[in-house]
Amino acid sequence: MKLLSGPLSMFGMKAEIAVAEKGVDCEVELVPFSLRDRYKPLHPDVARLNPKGQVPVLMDDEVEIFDSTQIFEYLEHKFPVPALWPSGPAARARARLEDLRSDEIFFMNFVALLNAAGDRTKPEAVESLREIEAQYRERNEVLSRHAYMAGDDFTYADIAWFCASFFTSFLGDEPDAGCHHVIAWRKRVAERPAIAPILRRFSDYLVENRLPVPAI
Ligand SMILES: N[C@@H](CCC(=O)N[C@@H](CS)C(=O)NCC(=O)O)C(=O)O
Repeated sequence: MKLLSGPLSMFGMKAEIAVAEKGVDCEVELVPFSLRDRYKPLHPDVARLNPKGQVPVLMDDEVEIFDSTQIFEYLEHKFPVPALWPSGPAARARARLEDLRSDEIFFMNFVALLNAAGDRTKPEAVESLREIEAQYRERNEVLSRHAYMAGDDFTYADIAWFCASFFTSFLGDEPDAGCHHVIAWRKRVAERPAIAPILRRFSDYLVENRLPVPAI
């Protein structure tokens, strides 16, 4: 099995962590990326397999797929143990929704901040900062009742939220001190044996490129 990820890819980080949590034997290749040219020129397998030209891409014999959540689904089906989706239908639906909420709602604020190119006075940046704060407060409430994002077990929902939160922090938007359940959850997740080395690699890349490293 081979996973194409990127040195600074939030969605790639999701897939890398999922593979590591499953304990799967998988080669991880980091596609070329630079802060100036981003993913251009595209890695040939990304160009061949993903019409969106994005990482992550997973190749496993005849299976060639892209999209972090599609990769979660494939891994879960092929390697059911340890389970990373909850088993009951309601809990699983909730966890899947949290994955989507993190990718498509929370993380979009990071993208808006990035597009504002450091100018936090721009209305879209102000709105995104407000939204990040509101979503952290909501997460804090959830985590005051449960150990993890979708209940009492670690799931893909935690992987998604952890990665989005790491990237959002790298732009300097840490959860405020009142969100102590979120802060404790992030620390707990960061210390997981499968996650710590991946986190270190992303942090090293930030250091090498003189970018701020989130204090998790
Ligand atoms: N929905 C996709 C999003 C993938 C994505 O946006 N990947 C980014 C890196 S984090 C990328 O490859 N961007 C290159 C581009 O869009 O040109 C997923 O979950 O994998």
